[in-house]
Order: sequence, then structure tokens, then C-alpha cells
Amino acid sequence: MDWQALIDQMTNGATNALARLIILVEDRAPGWREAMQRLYPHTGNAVAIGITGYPGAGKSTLTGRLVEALVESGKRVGVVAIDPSSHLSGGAFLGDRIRMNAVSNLEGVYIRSMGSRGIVGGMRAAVRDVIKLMDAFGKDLILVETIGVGQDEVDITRTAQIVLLVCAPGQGDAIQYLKAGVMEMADIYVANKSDLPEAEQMVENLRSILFQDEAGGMVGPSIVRTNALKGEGIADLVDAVEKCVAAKRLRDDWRRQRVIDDVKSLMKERLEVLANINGSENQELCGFIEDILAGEATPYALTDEMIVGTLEQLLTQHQR
Ligand SMILES: Nc1nc2c(ncn2[C@@H]2O[C@H](COP(=O)(O)OP(=O)(O)OP(=O)(O)O)[C@@H](O)[C@H]2O)c(=O)[nH]1
Ligand SMILES: [Mg+2]
Repeated sequence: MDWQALIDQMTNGATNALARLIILVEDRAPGWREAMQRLYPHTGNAVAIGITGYPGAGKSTLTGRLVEALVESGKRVGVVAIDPSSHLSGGAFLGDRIRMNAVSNLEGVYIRSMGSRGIVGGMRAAVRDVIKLMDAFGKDLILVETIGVGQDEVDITRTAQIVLLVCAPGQGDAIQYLKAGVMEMADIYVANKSDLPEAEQMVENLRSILFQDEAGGMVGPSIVRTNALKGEGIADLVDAVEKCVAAKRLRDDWRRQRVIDDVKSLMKERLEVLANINGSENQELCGFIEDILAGEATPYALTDEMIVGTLEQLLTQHQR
């Protein structure tokens, strides 16, 4: 595998090299870590925008509209669509494809769908790498549509710099979001499907939860009304996103936070190897278990020993 050639082609603007790199890195093909290491200095320019919200809230429709508007204003846009492939809503995925196809032909747009298998219960590290690859490729903005369930929504705050929470009337009200712990995490609240009769009530609910006054916007995070179907409110949303990015860029920890998240995510991936060790196959673990059963040791001491041992193994693998 000639990683360097692929990297050179990609940084020279070859989309097929980007596509190839994404697949290889996603699959964790041998050499992926070194490749990412070489690319890391070319990253850090793009801003990742997470788009989350309950299934059917209009995330894909809105993403398509956002892509159009951003391309119009001269931005190079990447999209990571996390497919609910292993879920029952396979049909929705197909719909996403059709909607996305329309925008994928726009100049400067690159769309990558990723299966959600393995992502639920933690934004898979590969999602971060795909974002990094698009970043190194020269994208300005990368929209990440999540599957909008559970832990995924919370994890997106560690993956994206800006998070949009898409709400829609009748799509689980604001209280449900509060309970799920995703209410506080968003930077911008999108009140989508503003054409529906219950839309104003939803905006009221959002305001009361976010402690905003009638004027809105100035007190807490922005609430933006959209009709993604017709493309209404998209200019306001782009405006809110740009303001949010500009404000965040001014913060001292803008770059630092990203580095912290990168390091933590990579460590987590490494340590998951430990957590997934199979008790009947791993010789070392089998030995430990026998010791415990024989009353010669306790799990408390042995877990530490095990972690040290596995880390040493990982290190030797890495040095090879
Ligand atoms: N009335 C109305 N319908 C909308 C609006 N935005 C999206 N929809 C419709 O809502 C349905 C779901 O939209 P999607 O964009 O697929 O929603 P999603 O959040 O991506 O859904 P999942 O990916 O399945 O979680 C589709 O039938 C859209 O046409 C809107 O502003 N108003
Ligand atoms: Mg969708």
C-alpha cells in the first residue's frame, strides 16, 4: 500500500484519492495510523458542524439546504452522513441518499456515508478521522448528520465544533430532549417544520427551557425557525452558524479543546482493545482468572496488572 502516493494525490486535490484514503482509514488498514500522523499537520482549518435531532426531524433535508447555501457563498463543503444502516429505518436511509444525491453534484461538495454499526454507544473514532481527512483535503466546513439517538447525540459535541439540534413539532418535544441530556449541549436550536401548525408552541417550549425572553437570540443560544422543505430560514441559519464559529474562534481554547478531544478519542480506542478481550481466548487473562479462582489473587490487583501488560504489548506492536 503506497500511503504516501495517496496522500500526495489527495493533498493535490484528487477526490478519488480522498475516497480511497477514507475507506482504508475506516477499515483500519495496516499503516493507517502513520498516514493520519502525516496528515495531522494539514488539519485544523475546517470546522465540523454536527447536525442532530430525533429521527424524522428533518436533519437530512436541512443538511442538503445548508450545503446548497454554503456552496453558494463559496465554501468547500464535506458531509459525513451516519447511516442508520443497522436500524429498522433502512427506508429513511434510501431517502437520505436520494436527497443527498441532488447536492453531491455541486461544485466542491464531498459526501461520505458511514454505517452506524459500532458507532452507537460512542461516536466511532473513524468518524473523527474521516472529518480530518476532509479537513486535510481542504474543506472549509464539514457537516456531520448523526443518527439522532442516544449517546450519539452527546458524543457529537466532542466530534464537532458546533452542534445544531434540529427539532420539529410532534417529533418528541423539548422535554424529551431535556431528559436525554442533549438540550444543553447544542449551540444552535433549529425549529424546523415551521410550516406546521404546532411550530409556534414548539418555539415557545424551546424558549422557556433555554430561558430566553420574547426577543430571543440575545440571552442564550440562537433559536432559528426553518422550513427545510421549502428552504425558508436557511439564510438565517447560515448567519447563526457563521456568528457562532466567529465567536468560538476567539476563545483561547478553540484549538486546545480539539487536541484534547483527539487525544482522548484515540486513547479510548486503544483502551477498548482491553475491554474487549475475550476471557476464554486470551491466555494471560485465562491465567489470571485461574489464579483468582484458586484464591491466589483478586480481580482488584489483577486488572491493573492486565492493563499494564496490554499497554506494553501495544507499545511493542507500535514500535514494530
Ligand atoms: N412539513 C415539513 N416537512 C419537512 C420539513 N423538513 C423535512 N420535512 C420532511 O420530514 C421528513 C423527514 O425528513 P428527513 O430530512 O429525512 O429527516 P431526518 O431527521 O434526516 O430523518 P432520519 O435521517 O430518518 O433521522 C421528510 O418527509 C421530509 O420531507 C419541513 O420544514 N416541513
Ligand atoms: Mg436523515
